[in-house]
Amino acid sequence: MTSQLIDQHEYTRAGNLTRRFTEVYGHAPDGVWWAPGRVNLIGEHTDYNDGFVLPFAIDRAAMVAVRLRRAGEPNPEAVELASTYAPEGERLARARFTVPGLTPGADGDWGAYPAGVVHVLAGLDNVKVPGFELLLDSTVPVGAGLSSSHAVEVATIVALNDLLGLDLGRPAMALLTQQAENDFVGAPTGIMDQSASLMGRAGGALFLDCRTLESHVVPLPLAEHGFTVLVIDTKVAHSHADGGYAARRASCERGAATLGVASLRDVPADVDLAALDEETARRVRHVLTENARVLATVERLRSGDIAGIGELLTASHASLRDDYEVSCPELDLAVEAALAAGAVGARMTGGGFGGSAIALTPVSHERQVREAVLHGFAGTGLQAPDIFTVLPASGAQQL
Ligand code: GAF
Repeated sequence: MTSQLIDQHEYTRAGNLTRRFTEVYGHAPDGVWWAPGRVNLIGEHTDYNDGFVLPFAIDRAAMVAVRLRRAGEPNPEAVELASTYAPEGERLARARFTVPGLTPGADGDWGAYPAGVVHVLAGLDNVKVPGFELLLDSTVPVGAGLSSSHAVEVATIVALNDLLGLDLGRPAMALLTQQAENDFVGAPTGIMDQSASLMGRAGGALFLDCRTLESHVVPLPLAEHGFTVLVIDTKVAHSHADGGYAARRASCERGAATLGVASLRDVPADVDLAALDEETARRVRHVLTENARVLATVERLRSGDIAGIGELLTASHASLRDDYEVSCPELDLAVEAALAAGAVGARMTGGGFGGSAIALTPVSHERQVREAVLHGFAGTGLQAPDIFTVLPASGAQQL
């Protein structure tokens, strides 16, 4: 992972954040850390079933400037947080807590993400987390299904890992941020998003086996093959702390238990699903077929067939819409309009129930696809989506 793969613009942003930190706290930060959001190319709702995923880190990221409190300074255990994710009209959102006695749910709102990370680190043997000051900025849109919250958690953990000299490996940091998200924030999410943010590489997608946490970078030379990935943010907000995500997880666990396996990863592809009720059978079928689609996507990418993955992405969307039932009319419309206008594949990305779709689009058709999607939304009286391109970016690092 080399820092020169980070866009120059991000260094300018880091310089601005350092200056702002100094204005807010009266002294310079110890450093600035950067952690990207992600899109998932394919492999949806497979991570918590020990399955396969293929996300990539994107060129939109959370950034934190952090300074540890020094011995002898007042309030040595106080953590001060400030964020440019401010409610409208306010210059900065602020939050404050002390490290000892930090309990899940105590902070609420955006401050829960850094607080959750502090909570899990402070729970490790031989780790003492001192108080610190943190200023957060992010270009990952909130609620768009692009992993804005995980980016904040990852930026916080890489900063504290470096500043405290913890030497935690990337998979360990992925597990710890997952624990923060599950136990502190209260969202029962899997391991994919943190892994993409921590282990992504510029120009590639991350093939991750969520059982072993082994990963490989699969080249994704979009521009060389005349393609771009468009994100269509439907602006339909979603939350993984809501019931739909947990209900899908519970269905999968029920399915695995009925089939007599520890997780759906262990179900053979030719299994007879007749023992399951109709709904659980569809949920299980999604997971089994999605794992197969991830493997097929990796194979096609390895043979240089970018256009060939399009049909797999579109099949993934159909499965998420019909079998897993986590899409919504806005996501379906985005996918259909993009395909009709020349995208070679399109699908919802992330947990669903809102958020974003991605469209693998020949550069020659980018304008048509954008216009067709906007036209489709306008025609049904829906709020216009945000449409932008993303590039496979580097994983989290100090700038
Ligand atoms: C969300 C979760 F955070 C991930 O762990 C994953 O389960 C995804 O939804 C669905 O694939 O992004």
